[in-house]
This record gives sequence, structure tokens and C-alpha cells, in this order.
Amino acid sequence: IHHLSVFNQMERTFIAIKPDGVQRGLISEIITRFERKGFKLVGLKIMVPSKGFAQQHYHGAKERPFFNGLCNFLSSGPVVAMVWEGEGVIRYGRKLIGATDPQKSEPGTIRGDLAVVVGRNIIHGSDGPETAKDEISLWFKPEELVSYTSNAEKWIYGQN
Ligand code: IDP
Repeated sequence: IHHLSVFNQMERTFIAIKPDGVQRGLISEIITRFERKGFKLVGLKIMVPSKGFAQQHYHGAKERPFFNGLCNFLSSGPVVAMVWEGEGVIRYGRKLIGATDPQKSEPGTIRGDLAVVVGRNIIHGSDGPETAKDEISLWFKPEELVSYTSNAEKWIYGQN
């Protein structure tokens, strides 16, 4: 049973509330949106990332003109780092978040409802399975992630 749960693990994604989201008091609002969907919180902490850490996190964007400003911003204050688990959570998490530019995010999405400009779009979410794996291991030690069964799961997923 133990081995089954190791190999058959539910999909996980890395979600971060950036310093603007934290300063604007949006932590609970954002957690609520993931939680009420039926996704499960398995990792959570608050930290101020160093500039170097921010650069590692955003290494995929290092050729972009906004890279330096972006890394300065991410390391400018507290970030809430989370790992969320659930069926399809990587892709659907991106849908909950909305388009990168809040001007293009649909109403109903986190960025659509809560942000205005691309440089202050309040939240990060992994964009695919590989980045999810990399980002989770950058931000969390394995022992900081909690595997547990939620009582709601049989109601969220049904049971066979
Ligand atoms: P994503 O966060 O939606 O995955 P990416 O293209 O990976 O978007 O960009 C990473 C972050 O860089 C964005 O969330 C945003 O904070 C910032 N960013 C993206 N494009 C611009 C831009 O044109 N100007 C300033 N910042 C930007």
C-alpha cells in the first residue's frame, strides 16, 4: 500500500503568491479559490526569496527583457509558496489563475478579478509537468510536503 501511494501519486503543482498578492491581503482569497475547487494543499510556507533564488525560479525567462525587474520584485518581500494536489491541477490551476497579462485574463480568474498589470499579476503557477516537478523541488524539501487523505476526496472524485 505504501509503495502504491508512492508510484501512483496524484498530480501536483507549484503555486506562489507573489509579494504584491501578500501585501494586498489576498492570501486567503487565493487559497480559497484552489481549496473550494477541490484541490488539496500539501505544502505551504512563507519566505522572502533571495535574488539568486528568484533567478533560479525564473531561469526559463532569463533572456526576457523583464527578467531582472521580475527577479528583483519576487525577492522584494514575502512570498507564499504552496504545493497543490489533484487531478489535472497543473493545467486547471493555470485556468484558475488566468492569462499572464491581467488585461487579458477572463473575469472569474484570479488575475482577471484581482490584478491590473502584467508586472504585478500577484500569482505564479507551474506551466507544465516538468516545471511543476522542478519548481516543487526548488521551493520544498520532500519532508515539507504532506501526503494525506482528505475526507472530502470521495465526494470530489466519487468512489469505485
Ligand atoms: P506566467 O507567470 O503566466 O507563467 P511568464 O510568461 O512565464 O508568465 O512570465 C513570468 C512572469 O513575468 C509573469 O507572471 C509576470 O509577472 C512577468 N512578466 C511577463 N511578461 C511581462 C512583461 O511583458 N512585462 C513585465 N513583466 C512580465
